[in-house]
Amino acid sequence: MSAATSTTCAYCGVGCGIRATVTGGRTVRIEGDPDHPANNGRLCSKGTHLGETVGLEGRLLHPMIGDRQANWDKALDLVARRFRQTIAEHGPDSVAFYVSGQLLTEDYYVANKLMKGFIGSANIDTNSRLCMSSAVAGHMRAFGEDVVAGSYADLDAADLIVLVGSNTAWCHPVVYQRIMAARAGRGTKLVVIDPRRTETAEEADLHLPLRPGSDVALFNGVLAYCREAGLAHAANVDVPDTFWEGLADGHDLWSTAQTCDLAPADLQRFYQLFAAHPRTVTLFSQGINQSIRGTDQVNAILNLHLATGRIGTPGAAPFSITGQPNAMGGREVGGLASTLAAHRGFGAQDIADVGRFWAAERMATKPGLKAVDLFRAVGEGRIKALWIMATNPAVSMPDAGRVRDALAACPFVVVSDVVAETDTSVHAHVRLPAAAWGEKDGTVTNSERMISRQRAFLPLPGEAKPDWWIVSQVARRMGFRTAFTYDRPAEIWREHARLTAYRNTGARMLNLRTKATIGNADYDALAPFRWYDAPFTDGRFPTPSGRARLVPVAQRALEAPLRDWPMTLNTGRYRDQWHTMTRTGLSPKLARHREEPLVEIHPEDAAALGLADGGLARISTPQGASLFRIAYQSGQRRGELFTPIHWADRQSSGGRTGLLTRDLVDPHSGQPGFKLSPARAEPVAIDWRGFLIVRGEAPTPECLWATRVTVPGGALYELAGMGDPAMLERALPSGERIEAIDPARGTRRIAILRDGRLAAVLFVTRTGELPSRDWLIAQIDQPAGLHVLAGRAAGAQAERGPVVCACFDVGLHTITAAIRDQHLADVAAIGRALGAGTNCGSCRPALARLLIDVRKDAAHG
Ligand SMILES: Nc1nc2c(c(=O)[nH]1)N[C@H]1C(S)=C(S)[C@@H](COP(=O)(O)OP(=O)(O)OC[C@H]3O[C@@H](n4cnc5c(=O)[nH]c(N)nc54)[C@H](O)[C@@H]3O)O[C@H]1N2
Ligand SMILES: Nc1nc2c(c(=O)[nH]1)N[C@H]1C(S)=C(S)[C@@H](COP(=O)(O)OP(=O)(O)OC[C@H]3O[C@@H](n4cnc5c(=O)[nH]c(N)nc54)[C@H](O)[C@@H]3O)O[C@H]1N2
Ligand code: SF4
Ligand SMILES: [Mo]
Repeated sequence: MSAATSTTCAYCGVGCGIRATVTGGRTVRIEGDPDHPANNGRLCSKGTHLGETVGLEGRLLHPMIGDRQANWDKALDLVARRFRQTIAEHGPDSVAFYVSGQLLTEDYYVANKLMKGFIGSANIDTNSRLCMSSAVAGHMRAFGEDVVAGSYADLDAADLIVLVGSNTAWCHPVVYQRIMAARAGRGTKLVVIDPRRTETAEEADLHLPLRPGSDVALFNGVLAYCREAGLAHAANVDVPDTFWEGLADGHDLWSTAQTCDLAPADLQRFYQLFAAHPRTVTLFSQGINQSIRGTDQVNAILNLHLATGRIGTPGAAPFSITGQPNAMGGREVGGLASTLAAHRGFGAQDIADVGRFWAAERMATKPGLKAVDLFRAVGEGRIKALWIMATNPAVSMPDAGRVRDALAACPFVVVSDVVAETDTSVHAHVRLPAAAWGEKDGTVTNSERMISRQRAFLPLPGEAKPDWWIVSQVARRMGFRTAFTYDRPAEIWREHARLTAYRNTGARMLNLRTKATIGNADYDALAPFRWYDAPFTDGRFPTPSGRARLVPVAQRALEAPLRDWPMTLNTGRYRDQWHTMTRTGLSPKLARHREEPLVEIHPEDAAALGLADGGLARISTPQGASLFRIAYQSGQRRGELFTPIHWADRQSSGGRTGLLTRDLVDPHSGQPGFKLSPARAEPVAIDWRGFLIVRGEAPTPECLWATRVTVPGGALYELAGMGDPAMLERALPSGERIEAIDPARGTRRIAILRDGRLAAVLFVTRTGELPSRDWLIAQIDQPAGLHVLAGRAAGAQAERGPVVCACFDVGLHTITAAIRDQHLADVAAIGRALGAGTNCGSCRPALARLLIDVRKDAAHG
């Protein structure tokens, strides 16, 4: 066993430190790093189970040209030649890169430099456009620079924390635990503003289930109230003449409550809480950013904090929390088409400075195309060569069906990825194998501007190479020989750090001067540090006047429901999955929290539409349609649906949220309004339901509904369909077959044994019950006989139910039974009885909810 390597989590923008100890060829023990200031040793369920994702299953290990394996020289030459030719024939704007907040800063820097300084176009955009760009635009308008104002320590010091459009308990669980600790320690008040009652909202003192898209009205309402109460002094802030006039009318409590569809008493309570607690942190994420009003929504929050002086002092900040592990690093190097590099824009001086610094051959002179426009240009044939790195736009872009058509029509598509086959890479002419987490080396910046090293602890498998190397190689082969001679990430880091300091006499807060000359050994040993410790404490802002700006923002009209699309679709994340599941999908433990893509709907809406809990629904929008499993959810607002973003063609015949969302964007940031698309829901009839569990891999069964999750040693498919289920048997491996049939219920149970061990089971029924999958999953590859057809162990074994605690594999039914039978009173008692919630803690909000539910049931029963 080797010594532990300190690195940073592969997933979210909390940026937790991890200690990874290699325990075998491709096995590793993962622990939270107690010395990393972002998490002090804590990890959530995703970070805890990173070890299950470092295997080589499904990895892209060699460069591929079409379906043929190629050597690096050939693949790189081809990419360089095609880009060069396209530029020569059609100009620099006929090519584009689409990159990702999952690249390291060094990778990002090189890609940005190649496009903006040498190809001469700014057609490089990143998936951060879909994620953070409204926050970036809001920061620029208010502060003059894209600076996140808050730090995690502010959460410890706050008296009131407002979570807006953020399912923190699921998406930033370690930050959420920090908030819970502050609540336990000093009684911090918590308000959650989200149309859905999420697990995050369950813990709050106040949940405001506002009408989607009405956040500007809400925050303007609070500001009008604070102004009235004499709390809006607006120090160090430029206030446009008409600013307060704009807030004079229509921002009284009643009007605001009506616009936001909230109970006036609840709204008033929020106003009073806000007014009473100067130490307020307002933390926001995609419910704010992913809106066609996103930038205004961000500025409504920033206005409130600036006007009431809740910024630049401990425990008071507007805090944009970032999604991806390096969304922030990408912003720092200029990975967005709308910024140049090192927090500079496209002003003449910036272009001249950066051009000189890079010794650029051909500088971009204007912003490039933003993601949605970029793919539109691909579809219209204006972009003829496209290189996609570390992102899966065929799943994650809005109106993804159109993106797929665009990819299919594009003359030359290159995809750099760690996995061999994604919904995007099936369209690639060239696939380049990238180094994955655990193999790559460089830096990332988390939500609080903290830069940490990611370090390799595994060797590069096959012919995989780091992204910075791949881009540099293509650049050299395009003829840019001297500007891309990097041998190691430390060289790129130093150049990037020097650029942030270049001709920076204080105009830009991002200045890495002190880290620009560190040697290779110091870079390797670099301890986590924040590039700016506590912004705005001196009351100065990086604008020409040195003052921040209030930006007049008015609530834009909310659309009335459409006749054919009477509902609205909201989309987001599950606790234990990451984006398009290329990595979390490999973890059996993470798979069991939500096994299928659900459409959550209020029970009364569902009943009116004839949608049965657990049945299938077709969700359609003007963009497309996809099937989902129906889940009744009383925490949904009436008229609204919620679906997850994770499922791709690779895992499922349905659950394709990306096909449904419309591609309308915010006018300032170009960020799509993913959280609101007009939609409708219809029941889908099925004749039978079933499941298939196989050892290893099997072809996906062909039927209406087939969703795959990884289980130990194999895969579980949930199935449903019409007609004769006999064709499902094609998915079964060969071997000794035993079966049981119950014609009355239309039930058929088949087991396949090989060498006496269970290789597969297929259970299908028309009207009967299906057994719990848990016991059968455990039988895979075990010696088996007829008894497996019973679907459970001889002595009746209690069903565990869906997994709540992924660390100790504890199911819903186990927990509710224990609460009831052992009279467990709180989350700690559940932990003592079952272990649940005592490791990573991600399930604690769910445990708290279960305690309430069981008590309620007991009271009613
Ligand atoms: N488990 C998990 N964690 C993740 C990720 C993941 O894939 N899985 N991805 C990471 C990334 S890249 C990101 S960007 C973050 C995202 O983290 P979050 O932003 O917390 O997650 P989402 O589920 O996208 O959306 C947050 C909430 O916005 C609410 N919302 C929708 N419309 C409105 C509205 O009009 N107003 C308000 N106030 N709220 C609204 C939704 O109901 C939803 O609960 O998570 C990061 N962490
Ligand atoms: N409807 C709807 N759509 C959304 C959202 C939403 O809330 N609703 N959220 C949006 C947001 S905020 C985001 S961030 C996006 C995320 O969407 P994507 O970026 O498309 O999602 P991922 O699955 O993380 O894709 C990352 C890809 O990079 C690969 N990869 C991982 N590490 C590396 C590496 O080091 N190098 C290379 N070359 N490849 C690597 C992975 O295998 C994977 O294929 O989705 C957006 N789409
Ligand atoms: S909160 Fe979880 S996913 Fe996010 S960085 Fe920490 S361990 Fe990783
Ligand atoms: Mo994101």
